Amino acid sequence: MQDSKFEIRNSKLIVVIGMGYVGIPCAVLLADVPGHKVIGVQRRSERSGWKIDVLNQGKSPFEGHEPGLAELIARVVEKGTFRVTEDIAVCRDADVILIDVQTPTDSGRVPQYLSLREVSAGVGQYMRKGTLVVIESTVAPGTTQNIVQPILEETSGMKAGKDFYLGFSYERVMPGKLLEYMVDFPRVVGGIDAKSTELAVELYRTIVKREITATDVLTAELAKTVENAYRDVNIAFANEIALVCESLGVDAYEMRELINARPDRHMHLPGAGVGGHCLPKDTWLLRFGVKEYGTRDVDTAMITLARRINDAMPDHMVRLVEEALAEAGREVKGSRAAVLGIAYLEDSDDIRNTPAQPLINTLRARGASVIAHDPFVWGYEGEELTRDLDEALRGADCLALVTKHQMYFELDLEHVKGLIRTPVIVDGRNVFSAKACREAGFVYRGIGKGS
Ligand code: SAJ
Repeated sequence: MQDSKFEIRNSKLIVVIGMGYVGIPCAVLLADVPGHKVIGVQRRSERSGWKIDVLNQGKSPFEGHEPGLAELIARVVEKGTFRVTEDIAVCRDADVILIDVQTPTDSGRVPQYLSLREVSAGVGQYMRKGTLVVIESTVAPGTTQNIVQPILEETSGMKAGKDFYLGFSYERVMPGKLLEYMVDFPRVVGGIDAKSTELAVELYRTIVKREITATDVLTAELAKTVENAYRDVNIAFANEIALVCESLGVDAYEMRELINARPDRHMHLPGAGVGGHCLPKDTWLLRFGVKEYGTRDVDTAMITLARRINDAMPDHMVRLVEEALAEAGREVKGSRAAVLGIAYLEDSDDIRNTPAQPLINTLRARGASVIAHDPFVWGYEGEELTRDLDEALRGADCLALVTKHQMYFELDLEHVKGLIRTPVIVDGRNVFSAKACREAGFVYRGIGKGS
């Protein structure tokens, strides 16, 4: 379907495939660059198809705070330099194609590349000679050259490096700071050869203000998964130390401040769990890449153990709920829990891999009824979810906080006391003062909050 809206002849056409947390900010930043025309490609899936129309109306599909993004989307749609379609055939006119589709792992920790494979085949079917293709999705190291490149070559009949260019460059997005992190963070760019790398660096130079480091495609892929595995291990360390602090009666957050007073230390924060689209899967992508493409197996014991520690934190929240209810003379069974915060990250609407889910599942399995509250999240299938905090707290036997949305810091304890049936607070993110809660008559437990 030839697009009449863009005069392709005299402008650089960039196609961005996958209108998610990475694809949308990247597409609209590029669309705001003079000389760029950008077409977002999004399949009309159940979960995300609605974004096509929302974006083409110049609106942001994100609920959480995303400074500058809504205005930028409106501006580039108004300018006519950005639009979204479900028709991947627009790749036929593209100078650059960015692939930003989800790369989840399954319950066996194996990457699910169905979308990546389908999109790569679609790109190969339409792309023309001289196109630059960049994978931005996080993949197991070795994927670009061992999975994507063969599909592109087979479906296009062309040769990578000779007829088209291919590279990998990872984003460092953070919900709530999507634009800021994309523009103000350094960028790693890896091509399959010097020309691919050069063209990709030239592209990112138009939107990234910080340094852009050129490397090879495998190093770039590995750097992405290692960067997040590194963060996951640091969080796991903080979580293990939080359990130590609870056992010894020390406040882990106070102790962390003492340690981080050293400028060369950065102890992470313990909490109710590790969610998101990155950390819960990137370690498994790293491990898969080593097993699949490594010359010898490596026992990635530490990063695997870190995943186990972080994934056990929702169970620890259940333990704290049970302890606190017992102190208040109640059991989990037959109690009503108000879970505050469903998004995996504060002041975001992103619920992917949220630690709230295992917490809710276990409480329910133990016979509690659960109502969830989140100021940013709309649909949450299968769960009783409200945006009315009073409704969530009214008649509850326990307030269990999972996500430190800003509004929770402003909660008035007396107001909560007047609504809740049993005055119990379990704090998964050090939002409340243990002292203030106890003085207000609450039973208080918190991750890392030894008393
Ligand atoms: N968390 C902790 N303790 C911490 C930090 C985070 O429990 O000290 C939890 C958060 O509550 C959240 C999860 O871990 O549930 C992930 O938090 P995150 O801050 O890592 O957020 P992500 O996963 O959206 O973003 C990370 C980012 N890594 C950072 O260093 C901030 C981002 O740079 C990456 O680009 C992103 O993964 C990604 O896209 O890979």
